[in-house]
Amino acid sequence: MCGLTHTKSVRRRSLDLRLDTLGDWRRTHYSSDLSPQLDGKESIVFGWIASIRHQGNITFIILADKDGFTQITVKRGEVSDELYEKVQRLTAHTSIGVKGVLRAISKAPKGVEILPKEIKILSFATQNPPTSLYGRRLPSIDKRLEIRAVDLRRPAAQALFKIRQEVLKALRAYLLDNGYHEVHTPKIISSATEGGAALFPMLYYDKEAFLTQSPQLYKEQLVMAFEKVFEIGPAFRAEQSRTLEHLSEFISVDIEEAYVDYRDLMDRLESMIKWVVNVVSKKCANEFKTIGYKLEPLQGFKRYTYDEVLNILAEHGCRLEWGEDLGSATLNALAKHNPSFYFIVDWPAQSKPFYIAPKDKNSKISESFDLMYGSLEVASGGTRVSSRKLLEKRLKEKGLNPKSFAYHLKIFDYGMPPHAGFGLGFERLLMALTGQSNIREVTYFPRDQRHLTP
Ligand code: AMO
Repeated sequence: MCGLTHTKSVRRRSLDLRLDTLGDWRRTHYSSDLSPQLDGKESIVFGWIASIRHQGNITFIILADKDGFTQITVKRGEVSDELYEKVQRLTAHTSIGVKGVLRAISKAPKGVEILPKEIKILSFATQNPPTSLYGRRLPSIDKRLEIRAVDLRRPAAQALFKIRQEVLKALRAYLLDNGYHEVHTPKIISSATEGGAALFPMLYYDKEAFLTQSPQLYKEQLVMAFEKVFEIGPAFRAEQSRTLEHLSEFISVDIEEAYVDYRDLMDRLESMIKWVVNVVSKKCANEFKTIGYKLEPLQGFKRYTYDEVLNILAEHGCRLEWGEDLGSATLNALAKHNPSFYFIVDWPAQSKPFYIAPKDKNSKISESFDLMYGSLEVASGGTRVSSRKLLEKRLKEKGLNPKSFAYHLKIFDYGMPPHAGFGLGFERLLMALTGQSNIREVTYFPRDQRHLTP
């Protein structure tokens, strides 16, 4: 049946259907609470219809809730004629409540089905989504984003976002357990930290302001009082390039710590990711099965200096001038050399932001690192400049006006300790851990040049 005809007939069916209200019905079980041991118990469940199948005088409804699926079995003759009629008009995605009796049955999900006594139709789905819940061939991400909230009902999407939630929980738990203090810094700022080109300007009362590109300067300031801080929050970049790895708004996992340098922070980042992989691969075994991806335990992360990378690239036939950034062709060559996690360390100072410390006073090399996963940059960080004089010099070298950073520079006069930190792109980490090649797949409502809605 073509989509349009289907939608028309569904509309017709819905016209004379009276919607019920929630009233005093309250859920007794989620699908995850059900088991054959509950045989004979009364139950009220809610959810949306994942599928409905009519077989002779029996209708099977698979009801989805946040945790999984429940089978509702409606037999003509065992339910009232009125209820049987009502069920015949139900459509996929319709939201219902079911009151009935649980019956153990080995073939149903969780080994139990519900024999309904009453069904409430709470919201009738008049539209047939272009995405099949179980289909292998998916419409393009752009098409699916048009009704993202519905697209997220697909079991594979549910699994991906359950993994997202568990990765987030594991990151936070790891950092709290290791003595980091969670902070929140302003998202409306007065001056750029990560290069002027990628800023979103906005009007802040009568002044020009910007959406923050990263919590960089604030997290540095906060180590004065808290020593070890982290923040998990949004960062905004007016990215000019449309790629599979860039969003205009992403979640950044930021860490900053006093009395350490970039080597300690690389150890920290490596240990954090290994711990997260360990936790999540156990907790989300079913979800990884659903998305068809195997998360392998990680080996030690190799550390290549920028100079070593140039040599590796030369072996692969890519010649770069010292100081040049690594473009996508060179990153693809690197991914062939190492498809897993590895660090690139000791970048040319000229390619890193003003707050990254040079290796020594006049060095062209900086104490910096990028964490890569194949060709994907997952995190970057380094030892920070902790002297006000040097920071002013670095600002000028980068063509920035120290006056715009006066609020930041003055803090350095009060004994700023040596410190280091990193920022990790949360969605990029998820891409690496779930084998997704498009960052939009692991983002609820992606923002990019073409998507300001939904
Ligand atoms: P950087 O600009 O390298 O460093 O950003 C840190 C990490 O954030 C992720 N990322 C992005 N993810 C999705 N879409 C984007 N447009 C995007 N831009 C960046 C990447 C990247 O490695 N303040 C420093 C970090 C630090 O030194 O602490 C910073 O922001 O995974």
